[in-house]
Amino acid sequence: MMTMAEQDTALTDVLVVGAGFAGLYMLHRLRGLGFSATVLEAGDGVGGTWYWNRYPGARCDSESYYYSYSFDEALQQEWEWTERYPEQPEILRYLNHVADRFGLRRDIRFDRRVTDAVFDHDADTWVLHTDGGERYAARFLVTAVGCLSSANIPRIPGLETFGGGWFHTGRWPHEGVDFSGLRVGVVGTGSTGIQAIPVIAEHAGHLTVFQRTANYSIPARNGPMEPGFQREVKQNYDAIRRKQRASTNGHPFDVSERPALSVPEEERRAVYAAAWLRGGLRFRAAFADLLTDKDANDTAAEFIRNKIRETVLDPVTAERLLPRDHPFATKRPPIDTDYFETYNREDVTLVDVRESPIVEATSTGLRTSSAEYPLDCLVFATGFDALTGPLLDIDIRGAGGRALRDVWADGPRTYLGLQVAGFPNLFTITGPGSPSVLTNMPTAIEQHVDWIAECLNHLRSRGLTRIETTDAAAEAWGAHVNSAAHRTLLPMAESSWYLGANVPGKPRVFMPYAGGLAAYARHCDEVAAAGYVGFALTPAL
Ligand code: N01
Repeated sequence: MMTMAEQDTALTDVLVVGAGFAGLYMLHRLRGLGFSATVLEAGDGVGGTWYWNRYPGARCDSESYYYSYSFDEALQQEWEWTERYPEQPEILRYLNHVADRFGLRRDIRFDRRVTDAVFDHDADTWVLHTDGGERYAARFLVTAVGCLSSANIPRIPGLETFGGGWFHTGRWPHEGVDFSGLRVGVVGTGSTGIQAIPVIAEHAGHLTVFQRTANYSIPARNGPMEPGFQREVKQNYDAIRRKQRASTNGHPFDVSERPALSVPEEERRAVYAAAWLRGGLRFRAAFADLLTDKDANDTAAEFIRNKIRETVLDPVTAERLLPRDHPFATKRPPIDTDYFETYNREDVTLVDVRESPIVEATSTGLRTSSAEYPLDCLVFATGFDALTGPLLDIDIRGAGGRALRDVWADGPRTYLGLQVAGFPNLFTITGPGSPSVLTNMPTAIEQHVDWIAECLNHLRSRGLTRIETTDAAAEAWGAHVNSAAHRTLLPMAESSWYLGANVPGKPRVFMPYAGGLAAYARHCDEVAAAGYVGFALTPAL
């Protein structure tokens, strides 16, 4: 007699969790290969990150023409971006368009938050439950839960007594928040805070920014997408996409080959000045060694600090805004529109909570160790329990009932960021140990999805029903991820979420793979070409 799990397996080959960039493309690829697949999505619409992050000023830090799917030529030809950096509603429209264009919705179950996923060893099947009590089962499980989807909300004593409204930027109300005339507090000055602060300041009666770590930020220089540029992009998409895939970080721009200190100081400053004027993440590409040589990095960092000093009129505020505790770009560098300028407004106050930590929330505001700040509304731009958080929010249990939470108690261990030893038939798109968040995400996602799809096809064509990485492969990959990080300056940012440092109690492990997207993709291809080395493949029982 068939078990329940076996019956369900007959219905679905693959369950995918999440309907953002990753889940949508995974579903499309699986269908193309003739697999049956169902996507379970916690929200009531597609979009993932771009569904949840509706805070004021939410915008992408990669340029629109390449922060998009490359898998379908007609799609990239027909879609018209309106701005250099797309705003959240525009990206959400794009993803809704993709869902409609490829008829994806019929296989997506919305309003289903997956609570647990258990591997049934006898049936080679994953069994999932949702918060509504539904049960789903499939041979393979693919998580497409995003890297930055588990909100990090500071545990501030007394927050429950705060009389005003409070919001986390990653769970923004769909109807928006009216800040008119309100005394608003924003906690956090990462990419999100830096985008939201200037926009909130425009509307609030008074804005108080609670900063723990001063951040570097480069002007975005956003503007409308020029029709001529859009035409040119569309004529050259093949080359642009090739360049993205051949790059370190998924962006289609050239990184200078010159070390920063190989050019005279005046010329170096001119290079930075031009990069500052052009704006955007490309600033990092001004010299070859900004992420590998501290002395080189210091030149960029000091250039940016000087820009902050020039921009911010009050010298005490300017001094507080100067990033000094980490090299430039060792945390994901924000890009902004009028961020530092905002501190010149009479109705904006900067509070340094490293100097005077937040002690408690009261019914009327926030109290730090040195003062009380009356507030009507609090915004937490405090980021995410990155990479591992979205996976550990689900109670995932592999072979022998072992919980992923226990297996990762000292930090994540994966093979290629794609699989965890002891968790057969589970694939993690852009998991810890993959280049993911160090790259332009859609490019990284497409590479992962394509690899997983080909892998599943390989298994099916050979009558194999189980794939599982080995401890040895995960161990070796972990060491490689660690050494790749230490060939860069990235681990020097001690407060970085790349290290898990932003979440109290989280193990400090450098999570993303810093060896570059192209090298990573080559490695994944070699693994597949060699018959999936590092994985044990098993035929049907
Ligand atoms: O989160 P963050 P984010 N008390 O973790 C502070 C992507 N993204 O949402 O640095 C006081 O970077 C924290 O301080 P510290 C992008 O990859 C992309 O801004 O930990 N402060 C920090 O200042 C980005 O990197 C886009 O000391 C507290 C801030 O909150 C990633 O998302 C836009 C605190 C959190 O910064 C995350 O960015 C937005 C506490 N208890 C985001 N806890 C684009 O595409 C945390 N902080 C443009």
